[in-house]
Amino acid sequence: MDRPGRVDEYYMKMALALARRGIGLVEPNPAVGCVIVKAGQVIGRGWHRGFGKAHAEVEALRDCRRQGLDPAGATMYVTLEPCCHFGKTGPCTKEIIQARIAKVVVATGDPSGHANGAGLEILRQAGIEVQVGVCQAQARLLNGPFFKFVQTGRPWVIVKWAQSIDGMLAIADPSAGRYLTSQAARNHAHILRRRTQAIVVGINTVLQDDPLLTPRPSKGRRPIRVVMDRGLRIPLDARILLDVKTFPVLICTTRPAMDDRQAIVQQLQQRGAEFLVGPDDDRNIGSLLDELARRSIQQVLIEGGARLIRSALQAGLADEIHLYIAPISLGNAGKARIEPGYLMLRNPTGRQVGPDVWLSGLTDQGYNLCVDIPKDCP
Ligand code: AOF
Ligand code: ZN
Repeated sequence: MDRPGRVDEYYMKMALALARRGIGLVEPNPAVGCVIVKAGQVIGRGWHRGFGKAHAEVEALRDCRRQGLDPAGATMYVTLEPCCHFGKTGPCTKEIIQARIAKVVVATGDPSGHANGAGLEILRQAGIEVQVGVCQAQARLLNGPFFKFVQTGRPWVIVKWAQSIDGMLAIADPSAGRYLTSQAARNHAHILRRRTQAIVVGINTVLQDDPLLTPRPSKGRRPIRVVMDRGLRIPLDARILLDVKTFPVLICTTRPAMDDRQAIVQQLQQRGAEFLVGPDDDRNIGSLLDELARRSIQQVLIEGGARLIRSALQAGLADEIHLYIAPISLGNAGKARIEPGYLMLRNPTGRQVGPDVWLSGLTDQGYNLCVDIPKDCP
């Protein structure tokens, strides 16, 4: 803690750790954290706790006051440019100015139309010292989906699978059990489902596993469930069709299948399922992503099976990868080998979950979107 830059990084890392607590609760908002420091003491901490809830800066100012401490003259560390608009909450810039904060250190700007430097400018105009760029790459890596969607209008694509040591997605004999990984690993994967606004599977996964594809517990999240079903083979008693009012269902199919199976289409529509008609080849994921972008969906989770995952990877659509590895090699007892081709995870993290290993990271594409930072930043 000798250089001033080191001190700034120290507090910004604290703010980033607070921001991380919002992952799975705030999307499609960014996860944001804030620390207020006065005379070398942390006097307030805050983070954005949920979509529609108070912003990190407001939480941190409240935290100061709860303790009877005055934030006037303090330095605020915040992981994203403070907002200056009226959204679901009021502008943070107004609260910061009113609290007479002396300096605001920001990790990264907010490229949204309603911000994009305007929040920083308002603070400067009010005589507050503003510094931008401390831990910028970390801050952008934390909210890759937010930055991608704001900057490109395209959803962030997460691909998740569970495999054996030898890369098999399933056990060949269904009577030997449906799952490769433990209940603990499967529970862990629900964090991902809560983060995303759309969960996508291929029809074979519906036919073989009959998944619900809901986040459990859902904590108020209601992702749309998407089935890639070019031949319209989805059975009317599939569990995915049970709770369509709460968790919508979109079936991606083709014109010939719609024409051939009109009675089924009608019954599915009566249940509340929606249809998207697209090309009858692997380009259908591309047209699905176009549709999801139109619906302002920021994060998409592709969950299986092997064929859909392979084509998403081969088409270069994935930004983020999560894989769960069960401690077993299946050999002839396995099926559906994943074969991801060349793939190096950037910014990887992993740990043991129950008996399984969880490994996650970004593809080159996802990583580059995040760390594309101007040269003069730390
Ligand atoms: C901040 N601090 O903690 C967050 C910010 O609808 P609202 O009012 O919640 O505003 C959401 C927008 O505000 C979001 O799109 C992003 O631009 C910014 N998020 N800003 O100053 C925060 N979460
Ligand atoms: Zn705000």
